[in-house]
Amino acid sequence: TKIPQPPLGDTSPEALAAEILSALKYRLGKDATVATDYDWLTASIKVVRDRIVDEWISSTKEAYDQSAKRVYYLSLEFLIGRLMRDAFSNLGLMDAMRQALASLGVEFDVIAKLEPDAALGNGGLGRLAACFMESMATVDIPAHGYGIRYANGMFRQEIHDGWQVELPETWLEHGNSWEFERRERAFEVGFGGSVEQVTAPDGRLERHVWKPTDRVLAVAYDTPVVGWRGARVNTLRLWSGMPLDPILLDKFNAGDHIGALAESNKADALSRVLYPADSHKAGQELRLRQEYFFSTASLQDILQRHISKYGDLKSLPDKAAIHLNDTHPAVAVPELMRLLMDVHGMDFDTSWDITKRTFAYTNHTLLPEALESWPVPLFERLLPRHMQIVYAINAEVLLEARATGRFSGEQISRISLIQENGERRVRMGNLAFAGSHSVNGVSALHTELMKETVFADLHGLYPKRINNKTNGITPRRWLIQCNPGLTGLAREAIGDRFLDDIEAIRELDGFAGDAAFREKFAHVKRVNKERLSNLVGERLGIRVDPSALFDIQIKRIHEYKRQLLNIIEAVALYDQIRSHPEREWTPRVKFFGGKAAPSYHNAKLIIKLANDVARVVNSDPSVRGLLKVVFVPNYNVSAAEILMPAADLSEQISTAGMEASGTGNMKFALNGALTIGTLDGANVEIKEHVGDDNIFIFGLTTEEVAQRRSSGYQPGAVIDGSPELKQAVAAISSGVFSPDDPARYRELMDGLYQHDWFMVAADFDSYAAAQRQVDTVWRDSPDWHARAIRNVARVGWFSSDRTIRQYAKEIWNVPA
Ligand code: DL6
Repeated sequence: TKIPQPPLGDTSPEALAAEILSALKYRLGKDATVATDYDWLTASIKVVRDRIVDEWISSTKEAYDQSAKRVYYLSLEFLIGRLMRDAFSNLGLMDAMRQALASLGVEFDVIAKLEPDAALGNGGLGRLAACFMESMATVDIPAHGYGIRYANGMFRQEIHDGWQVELPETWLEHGNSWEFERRERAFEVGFGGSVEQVTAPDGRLERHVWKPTDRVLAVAYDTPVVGWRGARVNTLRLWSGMPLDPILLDKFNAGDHIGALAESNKADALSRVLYPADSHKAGQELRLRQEYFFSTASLQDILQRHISKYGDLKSLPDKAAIHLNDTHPAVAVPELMRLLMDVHGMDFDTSWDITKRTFAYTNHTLLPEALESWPVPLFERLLPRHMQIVYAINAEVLLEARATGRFSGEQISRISLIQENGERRVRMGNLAFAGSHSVNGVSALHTELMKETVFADLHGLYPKRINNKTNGITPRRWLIQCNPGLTGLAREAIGDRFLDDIEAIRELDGFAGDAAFREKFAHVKRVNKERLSNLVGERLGIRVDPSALFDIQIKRIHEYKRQLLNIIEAVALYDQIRSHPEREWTPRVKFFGGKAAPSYHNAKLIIKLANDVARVVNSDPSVRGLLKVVFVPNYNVSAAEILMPAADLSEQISTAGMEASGTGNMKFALNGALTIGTLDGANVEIKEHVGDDNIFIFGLTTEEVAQRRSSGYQPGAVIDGSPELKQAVAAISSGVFSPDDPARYRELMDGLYQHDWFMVAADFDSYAAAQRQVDTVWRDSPDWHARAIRNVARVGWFSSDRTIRQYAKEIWNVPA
């Protein structure tokens, strides 16, 4: 592993303190006596950013001078969270900055909390993109992330009377000290209009010209992304919509003051909000506009950079790897074709060859409702030229399929980029697949399922295209920064090698049998749990005992993730504790956190149920504090940084076959939590790494789920056959937890009886039994901690550095 040097310059606390004061004065126009905490935050960021800029410029220049191949990561989401700790710690400036601020009478932790959490993503997919950006800088790959600079990112969740309420997130309220606005880096983006054919004098078709009716500008905002030890600094370029004319003066002068701003409003809308949907339908026109907006701006930028260096576009695939993070940027496929053919005058075959060699695509979900497709009339109205190109690509692909003689009519219709049955729609997954040389899944199981299900026929046609790249997480944020206690303990025990190569944390394995080390490990966990307990006490007024088992499920709320299974088990446990006070119960706190898509009725109801159950259980004296339920509002990256290190038990309990990978499962394990989970997504590989004794696996496998469904699953009979489940479901259904509205959960519970698509009933007994096994192991504290230490030691492989190196070698063909 290359171990780069920290940036040059005077990094003594004294020098940094002087720089902070100077930034305060000359950048913010303030002196220390009147500076607010925000001013100190801004000044501190500027001081560190200046040092980053030096490295940034030299990284960019080096890539240019060496004609290095670049990676372009197109993602509609980057869930970056706060950047300050990341940057300070990656540059090795954390301690010096703390001391510098302290010498000025400012507490680092106080100002750090003021930094807004950049929530430009929904969940796993967006957070993965953020981890990848940091890892690409760390493993020294010249890379650019491209996305949208949403003025309002993911909504802020408040819980009012147990219900989720969505409020706009205003992360740019105080400006953004990290970014650079690049007004000069702006590209025109068109929508609508018509396509004209230009013919040569001999009547031959020369080219197509798209004449859009709506036109806006995409303006670049750049954020530097620093790798570990300042290895290199890459760019996250986010586009913001701007009107071509800020105000239509003729309309204004004619008294139409609203019409005069119409263009401005349309442009603004493109980068105003992130669609708050995760694996849930979000099919509005504005979404397609956003997808095209950032795809074309990014491509125009990439092509301009390429041409200015290499003169023409023939070498594009050798010098640029463009990655499609899910299908959201899939419209980039016909857009690159359009730019190559209509703007740069290439023929279809050459353009298609370049396109396929340049793009690669990652699939992140198999859920049918999350697979993007757009109605043909909408696509054609917004992007008429692209529609023609999609048809041309489709003809190419279908002819190829037919020529093999291996596919039936039904298979050919599934390979088609256009869905023909019912409403005609453009299938974005098929488009991304056809236009890429590599299509990857995000865990071994998910990749196999891709081959067997959604992409079975395309896989038959292009059998070498699908490959697996199991997800990973950056150990900088998800261990070194969020868990300094555990990091310090590991350094003491095994030295510093794991800081640069996280897989070296494996050496901790030998310490699982060391009683003194286990005690220190338990102490670190205890301190992390106390921090969480204090927070929950202060913010929610709920007292939790840090010596109880902290059982945590934090992720988007979705029926397939089965928070409902966890809540029903909590109700069953509540019942058991009251019915059998004589038994030895393990004190447990069940934490929940996550946002529901605003239009997802059942998910919102599940949040309300968690809160209703919490209210009843937490105030029932007969429980004697043995069970507490806490719903943590507004779960986001910053909250995760507190929750992950405090967990004893990580809930990864999705219906098998439905969670593509999961990355929370990796973060928890690296922070010493044991997983209770199904054989789904990356849980399967986590089990292989940590060993069967250090994980609690339960429930149906993917094959068993499919088999139960196809053989006429009768959830009612299952519920009736499980006394604990039956009682819990009956209690919820009859209003025990909702006396103000006894029928509130009837439909939700009836759904379990009638269809139970997510197999909550089928897995309940096995889940409850696994939980009781958890209780037993927990009571043997040395054994529990030994298992927790083995988890930390054995999950170094789930680092996004490893994942990115695999992408670099096997997909992008760049050195890393
Ligand atoms: O690959 C990142 C992440 C996976 O870990 C999760 O399992 C998966 O649910 C998530 N997928 C999405 C789907 N959104 N869309 N489309 O966020 O990706």
